[in-house]
Amino acid sequence: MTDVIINDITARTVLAPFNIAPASASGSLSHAALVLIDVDTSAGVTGRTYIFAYGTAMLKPLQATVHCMAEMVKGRGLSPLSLEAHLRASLKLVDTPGLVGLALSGLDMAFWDAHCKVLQQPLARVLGSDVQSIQAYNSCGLWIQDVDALADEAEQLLAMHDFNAVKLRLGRPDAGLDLQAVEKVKSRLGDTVDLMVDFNQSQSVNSAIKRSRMIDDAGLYWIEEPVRHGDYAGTAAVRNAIKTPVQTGENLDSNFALKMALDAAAADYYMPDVQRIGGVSGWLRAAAQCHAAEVEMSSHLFPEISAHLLAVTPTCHWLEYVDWANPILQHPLQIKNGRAMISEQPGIGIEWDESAVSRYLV
Ligand code: SMN
Ligand code: MG
Repeated sequence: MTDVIINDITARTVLAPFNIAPASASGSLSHAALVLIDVDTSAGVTGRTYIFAYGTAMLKPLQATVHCMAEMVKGRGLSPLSLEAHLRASLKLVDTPGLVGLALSGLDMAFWDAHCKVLQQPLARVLGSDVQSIQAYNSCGLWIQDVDALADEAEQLLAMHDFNAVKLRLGRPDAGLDLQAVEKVKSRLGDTVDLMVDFNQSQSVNSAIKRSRMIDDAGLYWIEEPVRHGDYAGTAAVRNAIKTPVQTGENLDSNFALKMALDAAAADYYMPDVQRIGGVSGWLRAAAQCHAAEVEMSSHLFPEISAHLLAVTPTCHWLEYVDWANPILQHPLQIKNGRAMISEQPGIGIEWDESAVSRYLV
């Protein structure tokens, strides 16, 4: 095979509608603010992925960051690990957290997608796995809202694709309302459904310990991001003060950050986010780190690509399911009996629904 060359890279921005708009203790979102990346190659295949700007304010700067970085790789060969090494070396002085890291991870994902499309195989198979299904929880709802509406919504979320696990957001100013939220959802769902909760970094260490103890006997599956994400000692202090397992990781922005969290024994479980941890390349290293540390590893958002990646994660735990990109995808991720079904499409399986994209383009 002759070397495949990167011809061009485009990044478009969309504001897609949410089914249920996220409202966490650390902020609310009105639209899914996505940057759609297309990597055109000399082999005639196009590598695709989306990245997520969280709020709308950083959508355009993220697009611009992708475009600037694209200039650094145009004309180069399509070898994802070599491209990643080149970008990291070139960006060493400016450093790679924040938007730079999101853009770099997005390009990495799109390079891997193109690489798999050249090989005409799904990403999971290229990485050496069977094309299989991954256990998933529904994370599309149960935001900070009226506690009386939660139990009905939880039932609807479970019924959506026969899920058997859901995540509930906590961190209301009134701890008593959080307690009611847990009690109302837990009593409606019973003990056969797994219930995760997420404080979204909203608590001080002291308050996280106090509030986690209030819900420590509720049979929760995990308590997520109780305190500021980079406070590994603080997260460990919460972990050591309670019985419920502590989950963290969506804000880890490098394999070195994950190493620090693991060294601090910050949490029981880790859930890196593919667009923060360094794309496919960073994820594979994170999976090796969690394997060596013997801790369970789940995903954060990006369910389409995360399903492939969890299939090659030795301590694979849970896929976080959100439907946020569905409005612009030709083939949304299929969930059956609460499990994410990896598709046989080459690459990640992401193709744009162009008429929807043109509707939501900004
Ligand atoms: C979350 C993710 C994205 C936006 C708001 C909240 C949350 C999660 O932390 O884990 O899904
Ligand atoms: Mg979270």
